[in-house]
Amino acid sequence: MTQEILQVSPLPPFMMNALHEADYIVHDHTHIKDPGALSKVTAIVGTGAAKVDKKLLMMLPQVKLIAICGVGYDGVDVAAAKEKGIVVTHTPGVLTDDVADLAFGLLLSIGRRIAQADKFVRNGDWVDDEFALMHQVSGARLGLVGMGRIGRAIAKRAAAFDMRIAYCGREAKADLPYTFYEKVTELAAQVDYLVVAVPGGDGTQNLIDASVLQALGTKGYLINIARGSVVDQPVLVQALKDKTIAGAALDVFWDEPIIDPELRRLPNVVLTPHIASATVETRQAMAALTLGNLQAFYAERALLTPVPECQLI
Ligand code: 8YV
Repeated sequence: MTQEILQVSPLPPFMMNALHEADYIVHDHTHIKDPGALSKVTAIVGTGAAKVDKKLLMMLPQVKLIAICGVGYDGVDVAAAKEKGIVVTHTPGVLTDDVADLAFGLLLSIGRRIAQADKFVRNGDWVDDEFALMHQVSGARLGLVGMGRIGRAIAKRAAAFDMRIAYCGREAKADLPYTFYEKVTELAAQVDYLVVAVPGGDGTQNLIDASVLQALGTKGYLINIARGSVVDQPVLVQALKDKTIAGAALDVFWDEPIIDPELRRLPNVVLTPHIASATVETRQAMAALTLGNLQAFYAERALLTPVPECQLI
């Protein structure tokens, strides 16, 4: 039987092709208003940026699966979905290395001032000026906020740079040799680079607040590859303007892709457009895993990667 699915965010062309080749009828939620058509939809597909709230779910009586093409699913009201017997899947694992690579690239970029140095050369400033000295990254102190799959992959890269690694999270991990702190402020006070690698959502909203930035101090850098919501962005912008922290490298933002003009004007930041998983290889692997979840669902097989909250359903 041909299955009808609702697409709730833009998907890459190779994923759209794969969905069509697998014979799904794909409705775009920006076009679909017809309650008759909505009543035939049995699954929702979207990226990590997708918003799937209770109101939308109420309009889709037959939906039994939300397949997110992304590891983060903070835009999905999982509690409302579970209440309606809907299962949520995501794409953990396949993007871990890419996200860790970008985190480390951002760390090097802000620490060794690569983006600023590039501008310095392009502007012709090198002709009559010297680029200011910076501080070593090798051997510096790294603090990871979150030690899940992505945190571990970042730590592995940092270890190869002889960085001294510490972290905080829900609990200390017995298999890791790194220093554990219970409080983010305690961790921030001990490190040169603070990297945010926790899931978004209500539990981590504004976790990086004024007290954390104050603890990080004038020599500390913040790197965020998680979700914009984890950092109190106006407070961060003020800290960067006042130079109460040394700088920030950010791949995620409040209200992205609209970026606060003040942030865009600051010299002590590196900004990238939410590209941590954006390689051909990884996006194809994410699309394949999402499709695998859809196919498993319709074939009534075990789902490949349900989100933790749905693993007991
Ligand atoms: C993209 C992400 O936003 O996986 C996530 O949580 O943030 C990213 O990989 C997106 O989901 C790509 O489809």
